[in-house]
Amino acid sequence: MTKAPIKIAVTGAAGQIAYSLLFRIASGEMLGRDQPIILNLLDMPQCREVLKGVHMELEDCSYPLLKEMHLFSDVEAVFEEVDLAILVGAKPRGPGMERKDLMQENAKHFVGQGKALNKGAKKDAVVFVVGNPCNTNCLVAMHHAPNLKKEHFFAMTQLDYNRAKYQLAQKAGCDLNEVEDLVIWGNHSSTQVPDIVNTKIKGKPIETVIQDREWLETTFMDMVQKRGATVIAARGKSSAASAANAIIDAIKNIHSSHHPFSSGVYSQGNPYGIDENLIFSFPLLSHGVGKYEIRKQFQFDPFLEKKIHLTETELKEEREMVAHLLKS
Ligand code: NAX
Repeated sequence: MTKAPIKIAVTGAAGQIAYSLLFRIASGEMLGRDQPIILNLLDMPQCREVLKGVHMELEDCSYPLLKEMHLFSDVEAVFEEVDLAILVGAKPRGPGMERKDLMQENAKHFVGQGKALNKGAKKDAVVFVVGNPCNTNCLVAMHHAPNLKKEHFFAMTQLDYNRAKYQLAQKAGCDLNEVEDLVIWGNHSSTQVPDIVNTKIKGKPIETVIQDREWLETTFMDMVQKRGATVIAARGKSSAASAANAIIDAIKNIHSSHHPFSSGVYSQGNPYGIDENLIFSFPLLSHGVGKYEIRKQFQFDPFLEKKIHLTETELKEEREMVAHLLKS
């Protein structure tokens, strides 16, 4: 029997991540080769022509699963009856722009997107935020969408996870699937914490396989935390194909069952004593769409505890910067 189409909204649809993402979604790679989809694509009015070009290329792929496509320049209607909203669109930091100004400029748009989601999206829609600062943008959108379930809001740390996993497997000389219980804690920023204590490699504690703790604490952590900047320095543009790939992985994780993964989620009721009103990346175990538990068994040593405190402090500072957007 043919499945009913799933309606997906993607913002920032004329941007570079979307250009790597949309074709993979339309081909069925993300939600399954038997799952028809409808795409609602949003970008700013000044990107209308580019968006039309992307639309034409999607048409030219003749994807059998892509049943409908609609283009939007205005946030009001793009989330109408959507099952899944992937919020990629955000302004990049311009020359001389302070982090605080970028934060406020972008977070402001997530007020509008949150309100539009609240009004139009299905009540059990999943909202996945990529545009930076993704944790705080997600918090703002969630705040303005009280009709939606808080546990259906996610901020992407999957790219950080994928980056960390690859480097650990390389160092240990093992297969990627032999790196287990890896966690990205906290913010998707340079304070994020790839876990160097609880990870298991070939079923053994990480420190028994990679005995160079100095490498783990400095070279490895720095590399993962600063990988985005390193890619920009090399490519002249930010990560796009790997970001799109991480979005596909993350949405699959969110839709899977009994699968461990890391993502920014609402911190209320978390078992690690993290502030209760943040979008914080935790170790999760999925139980189907939007149903997950925060895994409880992880232990912090003093090094990890200090790093996790730093990333939590940064998220609290970000929340403070947008406090005026979280009042009404
Ligand atoms: P691009 O600048 O190529 O594309 C962004 C697109 O979003 C543009 O077409 C722009 O017109 C549009 N846009 C901006 N504000 C919008 C709004 N309010 N509503 C709708 N559309 C809007 O950037 P791209 O490389 O695609 O990156 C997009 C976002 O992803 C950036 O914020 C970037 O920092 C973030 N990233 C997040 C990652 C994560 O792991 N969470 C990793 C990759 C990436 O750095």
